[in-house]
Amino acid sequence: MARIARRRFLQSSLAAGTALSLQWTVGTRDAHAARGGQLAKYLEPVPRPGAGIVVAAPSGANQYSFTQREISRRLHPDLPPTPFWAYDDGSGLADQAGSFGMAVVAHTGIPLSVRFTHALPDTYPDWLPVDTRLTPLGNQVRLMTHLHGGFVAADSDGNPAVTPFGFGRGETQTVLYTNSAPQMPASLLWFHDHGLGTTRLNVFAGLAAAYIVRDQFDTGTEPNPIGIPGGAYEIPLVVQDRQFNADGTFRYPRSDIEGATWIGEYFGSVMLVNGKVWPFLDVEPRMYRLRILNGCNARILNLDIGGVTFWQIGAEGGLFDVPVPVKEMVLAPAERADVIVDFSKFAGDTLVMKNHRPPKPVSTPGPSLESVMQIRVGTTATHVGPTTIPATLPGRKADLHNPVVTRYITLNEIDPEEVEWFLNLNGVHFDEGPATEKPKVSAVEDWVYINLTGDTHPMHLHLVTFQVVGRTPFDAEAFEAAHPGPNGVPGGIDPTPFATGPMLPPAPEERGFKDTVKVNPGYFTTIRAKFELPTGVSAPQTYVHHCHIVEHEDNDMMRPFVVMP
Ligand SMILES: [Cu+2]
Repeated sequence: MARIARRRFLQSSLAAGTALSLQWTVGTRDAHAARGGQLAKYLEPVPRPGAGIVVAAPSGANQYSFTQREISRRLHPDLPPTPFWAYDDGSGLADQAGSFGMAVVAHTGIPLSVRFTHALPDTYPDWLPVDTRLTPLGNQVRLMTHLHGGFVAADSDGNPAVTPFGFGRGETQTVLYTNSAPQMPASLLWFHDHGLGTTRLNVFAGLAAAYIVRDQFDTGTEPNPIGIPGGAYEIPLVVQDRQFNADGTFRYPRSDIEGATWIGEYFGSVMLVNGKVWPFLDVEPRMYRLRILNGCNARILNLDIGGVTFWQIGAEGGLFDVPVPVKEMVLAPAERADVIVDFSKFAGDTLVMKNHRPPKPVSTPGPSLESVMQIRVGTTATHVGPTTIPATLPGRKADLHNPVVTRYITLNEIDPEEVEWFLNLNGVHFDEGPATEKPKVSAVEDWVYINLTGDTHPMHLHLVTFQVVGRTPFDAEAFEAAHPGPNGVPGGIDPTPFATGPMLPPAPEERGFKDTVKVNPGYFTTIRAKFELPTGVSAPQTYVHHCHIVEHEDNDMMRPFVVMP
């Protein structure tokens, strides 16, 4: 029987809000009962690389060997220790303070060979509710690590189109990360699990880590040729929302729909920064470089520090050509912002990093969660460091030309709040038929993501970084009425006849290369990429593109694409 596509924004916003907030209300109440909502804020420092975050030690020349295993840490003084899953570099992780605790430092041009060995349980524990309708092997823990932002061969990508079963307990995934220029310049990438149908659970459980690429300019030390803060004045900040059970375990709600376990989006009631609940950050009154990653499952962040200007110097695809002042830092899951913040005028002050509701046309059902962390500004700078924002940077403006193909990709949501509820690209499931997006190697292509749902979806492509070309308002309802399908609008149809205005240019902070883009409702979003392959890797090579709301990715807003000869 044909399913009927319905868009949440066609329902009354009240009805949609009620349906979504129902699970949340249950979660909030439980979380409060578990003291989640009452945990005192700003008691512990933010873990930092070398001080609570383990900087991974290589296992040989340009090689790393990680074991995925369970550890537990106290993420807040008033919580019992929380068991979670971690990448162990062989150190035993004694120096890891929170639930986010690993950073690999790579260098452009130097490939790394990396091994990941599964030493987690065979089957999922109770605190990770598997929906076996979505998994290839029931409730078996199947792992697969993906380097998000990596320019690698398909068999090193950790992608479920190549390895749908992932890796079982005792098995080892071996990959080669090229770190080649210019595709992997100095940047903040991250590696995280990508198990088919369980990415949301495996990432939630803790399988996520930072991957920092350096080059001859972005050395990470101070002074450096760029004239930006470095050393102790460069701080990665990974923001993740969580709920807790009374026993200290992470809480991931089950669906209240009969026959379903999967939920549409996970939203937490407390915020973790670098794996600690509502921590504080001591800074000196001077300039800092903050490298922010939205590591939430589904929450779109809109961060501010009391109106302090963020000078954004880079995003997912590395440094920009010039800094951009940003007042509202809106980051969807997997997006990164590399920013310089000047605390010199705040000596002795206590600031709070807050999270606000994202501005329209970004749309998310996430309930409010305002506090992120406290920033305590000291009275003396031990090193003055840079005092001006550099006028130029050694990075890139995304400026690709002459696309040879334009592809039209629809985002659909089917039967929300019912047991059959799922999301999709192009009206088909992830594994329903062969790939339809098949760019020729080294071709420049425009991909148009047509949002027929009520919410923003952060779309992520493996292999490439891309240029955001723009967003065009359109009549989604009329487009859908003109091109109905059993599971939403099929792909391949140009929505331009349904445009209701001109294409809007990308935001100033979208000037660089990106690997994740906010695809907002009411618009179709055009990106442009060059589909190169690493040296020595021959086409065809298979990758995936998907929504990085990991609940959506798991069910089933993901499709393969193939780079062709
Ligand atoms: Cu999505």
